[in-house]
Amino acid sequence: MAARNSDVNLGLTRADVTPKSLWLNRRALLAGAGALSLAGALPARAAAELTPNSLEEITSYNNFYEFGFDKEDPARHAGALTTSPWSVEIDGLVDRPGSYALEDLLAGLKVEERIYRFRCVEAWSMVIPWNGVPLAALLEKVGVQSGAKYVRFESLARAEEMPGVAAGLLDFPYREGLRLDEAMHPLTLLATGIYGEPMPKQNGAPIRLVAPWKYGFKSAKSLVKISLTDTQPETTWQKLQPREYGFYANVNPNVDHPRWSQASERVIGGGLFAKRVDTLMFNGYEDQVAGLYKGQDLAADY
Ligand SMILES: Nc1nc2c(c(=O)[nH]1)N[C@H]1C(S)=C(S)[C@@H](COP(=O)(O)O)O[C@H]1N2
Ligand SMILES: [Mo]
Repeated sequence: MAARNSDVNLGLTRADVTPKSLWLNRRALLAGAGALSLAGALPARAAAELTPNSLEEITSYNNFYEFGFDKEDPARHAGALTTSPWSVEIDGLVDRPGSYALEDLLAGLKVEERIYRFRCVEAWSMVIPWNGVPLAALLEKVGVQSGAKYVRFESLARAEEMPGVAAGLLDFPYREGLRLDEAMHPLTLLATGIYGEPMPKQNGAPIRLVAPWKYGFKSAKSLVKISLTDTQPETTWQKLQPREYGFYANVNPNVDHPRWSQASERVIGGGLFAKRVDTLMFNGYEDQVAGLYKGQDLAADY
């Protein structure tokens, strides 16, 4: 049996200080939805859990190493980031490559709201109400050529405004990638906002990737370049530690990180109701995305 998750980066959660009477009340409430029976836990969770985290939670507990290692660093330092004007270079196997002003890139594309679960590989999670355009719509707009098999994403690396870049905390620019079918999947979003407001800087302003069935590190922030390639792109985390961070990085409670369990996650926030819950296969999006991986060994292609 897998060891209990070591809760990699934090000690106490707010659940630790929950008065017992409130906790019991909460359990009684959830019991009505079937949460107390093991069999009922997942459906109840799927229905109840998509209550978004508060904007305060979403913008004060971040990973954005360009601004530092600590969860508070992005909120502390990202205010200095210049996000306008902003342009995104589109290159590789596309019909209409070029350096696009963000407004031109998004022109004609419909911004949608998507409330998604978000699961970091460190085993914490939130629910975030994104605004954005399907990546597929953008790729159709620039015209994907027939030889393209992958999409590569590159984040801004501007040392003058990003202390983590200046300090060389990682091998910047931050790079990520998706297989073309993953990139074209309707769940995959280029997010431009949260709660109907422009993307907060600490969350990856002005435009970032969101692939909700994958660990959070796939969702590269503050994108400056999107490339269509015929070979699997090298990604920052895979290059740094290939045993720990694979290219696919699909959320999978059955495949542990070498240093901790992925079977459960710590839900950020919830005030007095903070809790730990079972992690869902593909982060709860199994019905939508499992077909992408038919015939693949998910333990090998982690
Ligand atoms: N450019 C860049 N993108 C990044 C990261 C980063 O350090 N740099 N961190 C990743 C990780 S590990 C996570 S969990 C999410 C966090 O997104 P959030 O802070 O908006 O919740 O961003 C991902 N995208
Ligand atoms: Mo993460």
